[in-house]
Amino acid sequence: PVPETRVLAVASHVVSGYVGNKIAVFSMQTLGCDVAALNTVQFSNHTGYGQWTGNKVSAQEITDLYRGLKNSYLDDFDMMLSGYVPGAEALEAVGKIAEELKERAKKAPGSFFWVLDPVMGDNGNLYVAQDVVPVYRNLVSHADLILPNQFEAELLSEVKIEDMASLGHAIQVMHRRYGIPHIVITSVSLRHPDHPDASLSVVGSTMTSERRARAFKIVFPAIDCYFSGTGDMFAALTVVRMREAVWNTPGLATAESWRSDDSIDALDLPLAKAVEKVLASMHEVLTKTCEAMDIGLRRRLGETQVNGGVDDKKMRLLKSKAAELKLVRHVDSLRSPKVQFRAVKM
Ligand code: PLP
Ligand code: PXL
Repeated sequence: PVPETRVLAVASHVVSGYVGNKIAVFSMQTLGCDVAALNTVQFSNHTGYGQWTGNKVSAQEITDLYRGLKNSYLDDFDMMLSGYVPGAEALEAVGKIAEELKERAKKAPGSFFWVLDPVMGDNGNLYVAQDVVPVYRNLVSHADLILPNQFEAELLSEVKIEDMASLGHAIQVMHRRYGIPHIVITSVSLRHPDHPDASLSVVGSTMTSERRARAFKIVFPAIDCYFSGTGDMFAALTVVRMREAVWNTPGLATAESWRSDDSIDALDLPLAKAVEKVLASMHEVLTKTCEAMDIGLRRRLGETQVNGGVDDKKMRLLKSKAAELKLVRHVDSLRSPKVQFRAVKM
């Protein structure tokens, strides 16, 4: 089990549904972490519905909340997870919190670990303001682990990712440029001779002391359903599994002490062990969500037929609701997934 872990989770809050901190808090608590949630927005529902109400939290409010924690000696975090932060100023405020926690941890190397999900966009679309991108470029060098998707990895590395070779190059560039110790590129969809068509891969790397990449890849079957919040779930589970993996590796008591252990093979990295576990949980929850989706949607459509049918807009809203991750009914999959995935060499 995970050792005592106190996590600061900075991401969005939705009143209904599962994205951002609604996923992160539940997942990390289920796995035994003490989680403090600092919400960057409070929306009625996620933006995939096409309509929502609520507000973004300002940079000043974020700073104030953290000051409140400090004043009450509640800032003793072992880890921090940061996700969706919609504006550059708010992101800078989040960065200051992380830098302060890192700075204090310098007295005890490895005592604080920042997992940064550089949420900027997907599939070529930016869904944060343009001026958020340079802020992330500045922050990445302070993080311990980043979780960009393929598009975000391109933005950070400025390398166009077209095949496994350019992907490897992008990873190497990020280790070199930012000194970022751990990288996981989530959901890589590249054609490759030994990948079946309907598969995705996750590629991870922990750098050596000379900032050389040590990359592994985990291929998993794509599930033919639309989801939201998968990135957030991946990030939250990675926080816990990374803590666990580091703790369970003999001789590696802290996150920092082993990262320069150049003798560790890519496939034996704590990061590889962590991601294998994360993907197992993801696969089970997504499979179960996809199975329940049609049933949920049909039931709602049945009800609405009685009340006068559905137009396109209502259909989109009903589909979005049916696609919410079925997290709380599947805690067994979070805690002890049965399926297994294995990392292979890149
Ligand atoms: N779509 C929108 C509109 C978002 O705000 C976010 C933010 O978290 C995402 C998708 C998901 O990002 P990812 O899953 O790549 O972390
Ligand atoms: O990562 C998913 C997510 C997080 N936060 C908010 C969102 C979404 C996806 O749509 O709208 C506010």
